[in-house]
Amino acid sequence: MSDRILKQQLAEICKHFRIPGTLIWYKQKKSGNINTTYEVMMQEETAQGPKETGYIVQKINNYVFKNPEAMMNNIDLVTEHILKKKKEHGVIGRRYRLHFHHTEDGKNYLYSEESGEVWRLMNCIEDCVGFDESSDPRVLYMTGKAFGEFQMNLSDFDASQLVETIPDFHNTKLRLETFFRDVAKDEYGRRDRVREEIATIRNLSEIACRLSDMLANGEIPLRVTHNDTKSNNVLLDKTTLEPLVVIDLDTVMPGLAVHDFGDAVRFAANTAAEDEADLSKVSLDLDLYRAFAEGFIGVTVDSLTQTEIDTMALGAVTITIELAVRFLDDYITGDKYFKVNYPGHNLIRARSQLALVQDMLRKYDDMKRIVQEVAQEHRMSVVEE
Ligand code: GN1
Ligand code: MG
Repeated sequence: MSDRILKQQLAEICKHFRIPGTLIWYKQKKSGNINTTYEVMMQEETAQGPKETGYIVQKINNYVFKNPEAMMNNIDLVTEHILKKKKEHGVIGRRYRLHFHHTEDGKNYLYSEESGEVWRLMNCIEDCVGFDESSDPRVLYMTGKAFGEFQMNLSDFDASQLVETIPDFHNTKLRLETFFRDVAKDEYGRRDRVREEIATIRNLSEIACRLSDMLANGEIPLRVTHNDTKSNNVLLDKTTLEPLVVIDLDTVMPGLAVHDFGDAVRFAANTAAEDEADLSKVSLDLDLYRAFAEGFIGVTVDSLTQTEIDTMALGAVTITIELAVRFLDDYITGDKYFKVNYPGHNLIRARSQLALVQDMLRKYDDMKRIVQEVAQEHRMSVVEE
């Protein structure tokens, strides 16, 4: 699509959401493997002169999210609940609030019958920053704190109100079954190129399924969780790094706290990008891991069960294997799910995740010890107060 047509389309969308002014520029955001995100700048004339306001406009991927209406209803309920909680805690102000605008017919999304596209529009948070990567432990600490607070804010949310936007999203056992079925089908003739990776995944299957089994046996509780805890899904204050809002609420569903912990460290405590092709750069940084644990467990410790504390590190291993499986499955089945920037991108991602999990397994005892230490420290600080 040409620049001009896209700009026109975005301006139309803003009009449907009743945003005043004229669209003066837009930029596509690079992060996100599923939806397509733009930042747009609107300008309106006021008595004091021209005023510029930024918004985020997103095209929802409805191949991935089959029921965008239910998803947007989840988001409405969750954002309202969090807003109420924040108010109770005296956290007030536009910068702490994720707000989706409504169309002329009162919906928080726009569906075009003509194109089949689904769009939504939200406010921009001023003076914020979201990190795709960082080697600063403070960033990891604040990110952990944000996701921990997010979980605490939703601890009394009635999960039965939520529709599962992607059923069995973090059912690792089922992900593996699907993967091996797709490998057996080999519809795109790619299996022979990835024999080694398939064998590695087979060897990791036992450990990958442990949490699924524990959940099935009732050994670990279901909570309302975020389920996509990448560091760029937290907006921090540009200067103080204090958490402002958690974004990307598409997969807020009943889930495991240890998955939220694990997915975050998988992404943010990795010394390389998720899709790093040079595997020698991929490793788990234990200092960053500890910093995230300090933030996350510091806030949630009193609500976590001992089993959850004991399986935090397993959560990281599990989610990293799960991501490898999902990326490789998408490669085998023709790259339909994740956006790819070049042929073989999903394979590179899968290899990178497998390298990361090998490093986690080398450091597994340290990962478990760190979590116990942090939990102990925070429990003690509560007792002492
Ligand atoms: C997808 O699009 P993004 O980056 O928010 C995916 C997550 C993966 C992630 C890996 C709905 O999230 O589960 O962990 O890519 N989201 C969905 O980068 O599948
Ligand atoms: Mg996401």
